[in-house]
Parts: sequence; C-alpha cells; structure tokens
Amino acid sequence: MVSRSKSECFAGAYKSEASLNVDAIPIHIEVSHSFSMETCVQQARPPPLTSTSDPPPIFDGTTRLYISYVCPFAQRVYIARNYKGLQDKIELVPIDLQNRPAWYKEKVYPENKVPSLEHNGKVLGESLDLLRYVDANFEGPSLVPSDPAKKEFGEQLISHVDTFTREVYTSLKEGDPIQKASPAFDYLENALGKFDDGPFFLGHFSWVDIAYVPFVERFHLVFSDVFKHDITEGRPKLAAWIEEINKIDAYTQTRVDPKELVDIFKKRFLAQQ
Ligand SMILES: N[C@@H](CCC(=O)N[C@@H](CS)C(=O)NCC(=O)O)C(=O)O
Repeated sequence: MVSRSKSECFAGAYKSEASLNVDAIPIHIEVSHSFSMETCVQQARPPPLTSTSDPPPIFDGTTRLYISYVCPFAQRVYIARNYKGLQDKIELVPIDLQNRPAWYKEKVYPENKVPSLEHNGKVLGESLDLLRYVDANFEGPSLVPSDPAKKEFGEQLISHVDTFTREVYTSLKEGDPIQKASPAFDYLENALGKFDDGPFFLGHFSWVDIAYVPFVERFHLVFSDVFKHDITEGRPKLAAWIEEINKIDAYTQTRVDPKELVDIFKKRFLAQQ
C-alpha cells in the first residue's frame, strides 16, 4: 500500500532560497537549486524498529538490509538497492539507533552498526563493500562501468571519499569552515570535469555518485543553513551534479527531512553554533 509519509520525498520539499510547506511541515533551508515534486515516487517506508520491537525471522532465507534512515552510510546501500530495482528482493529493516533493539547486536550484526546486509545465511557490513557486493550478487543495472578508464577513476574516487568527508567534518570544528572546506569541494568540481558524457562522476550515474551523495547532501544543507554559504557557488559542475542527482528516484526516495539532518549536525558537530 502506498503511504504518504512526510519524510519520503524531500527532494521535492524545498527549493531555491525559499521556504514552503510540504504536508504542512514548513521547511526553511536555503539552497541554490530547485527540486521538483515530480521526481518523487511515493513508496511505503517501514517504521524503524526500537528496543521493544521483536526481531524479524533472521536467517529464514529473506535478504534484509538493516539501515537507519538518517545514516549516510546506510543511505548508500539503500540507494543502490532502489537503483537496481531490488525493492522486492531486499527487504528494508530500519533501526532506531537512539533506541536500538538489543537483538540487533546479539543476533544480527555484532559490530552494532548500520548498514548491514543479511544474505545467504551471512551478515555483511561496511557500506562501500556492500555497494560492490550488491552490484556483483544481484540483478539490475550495473553500478560500476565496464570502461577501464572509468573503472580506474571510480576506484580512485571511492578511495578518496573518506578523506573528503573527514576534511569537511574537520572544517566544521575550525574557524572559517567555508575556506577550510573549499579544497574538498574543489576536488569534487575537478573530478566532475573528467568525463563529459554525462553530469555524474563517471559520466553516467554510478556507485561513485552513490558513495558521495549522502554526504554532499548533508554538507550542502549545513553550509547553507548554518554558514549561509552555497557550496556550489563558483562550482558549476557540482551545481549540475546536484541538480541531476535530484532527478534520480532511487536517491530522492531515500531522503529525509532536511531539518532533521541539519539538527543532527548542529548537535554533533556544531555545539557552539
Ligand atoms: N564504515 C561504516 C560506518 C557505519 C556507521 O558508522 N554507521 C553508524 C550510523 S551512521 C552507526 O551505525 N553507528 C553505530 C552507533 O551509533 O553506535 C560503513 O561505511 O558502513
């Protein structure tokens, strides 16, 4: 059944330097690109399981992706699952990390983190490994291009993603985050210039876009809301990338309330703001 949860369609929930009401929730986040409600396909989202929830029938042959809706690492695998059209093959099991069920650590994933994937009697973790795993072991459009030059550049960008996020997170704790984070965003702008057969890192949409987008989404919102700075200013390729990626349903369906994301950042990284 189709439900109309407010958190399903946030790609369409805000637009350029404006505030508007979606499902009666006012959103006041300034960003430089408009987002269209048409990009959003309504899909039911299961509610997160909490400390009082019973576990699913683990190892019954069902493939399950354990996530938290607000976790950027989990969002990667959620996007990949959607993009490959695996909604019926990989069941989504959201967990409330603030009030998580004890059985998750005890019976599912001893690391007690999300994402994790229960498949063929095993539980695997680590979002970047899971992107490769889901791509290699399930049907659907390939996330990794076959062209050797693109493949190689993709590996380079994937090995840079933790550096990128660390540089930006670090900048938030220092004076002048806009200037401190600038080289990290310039790296993306340059990388986006490598292939000209499409607006994505490897031309066409791939696992590289999936690896970066949950973090760029958050940084875009936080720099706009907290520092009144548009990270796409002077970076036309990054601007086009954000515009185009917001046309991909597999991604927009994974988005949550921007205000919730900004609030998480404020609490975790910007206690002094
Ligand atoms: N390197 C891991 C990081 C996963 C991770 O840190 N997930 C966070 C949520 S965003 C988590 O589950 N943290 C455990 C906790 O909060 O105790 C990956 O890429 O999957």
